[in-house]
Amino acid sequence: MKKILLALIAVAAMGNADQLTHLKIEGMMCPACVKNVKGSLNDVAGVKDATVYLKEGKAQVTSANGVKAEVMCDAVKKAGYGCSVGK
Ligand SMILES: [Cu+2]
Repeated sequence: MKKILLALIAVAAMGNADQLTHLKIEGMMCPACVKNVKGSLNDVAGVKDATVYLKEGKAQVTSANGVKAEVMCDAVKKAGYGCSVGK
């Protein structure tokens, strides 16, 4: 519930425009890893969708405008994977 509320506040504060963020993910070995990374990205307030590419080791995140890539990366790192901002 708290998470949903935070997400709503984040979205309201940042307007309607979506932004696309590219992240480099390290340490994914199998589809379960993809699921973990995807889940952790989706838990970030303001994130609407995340597409994770196992072989390429990257993620594309659609979020409300203004969600920081660093915050997304922190969530990925918390899940146990390496993350850096960029393609
Ligand atoms: Cu795995």
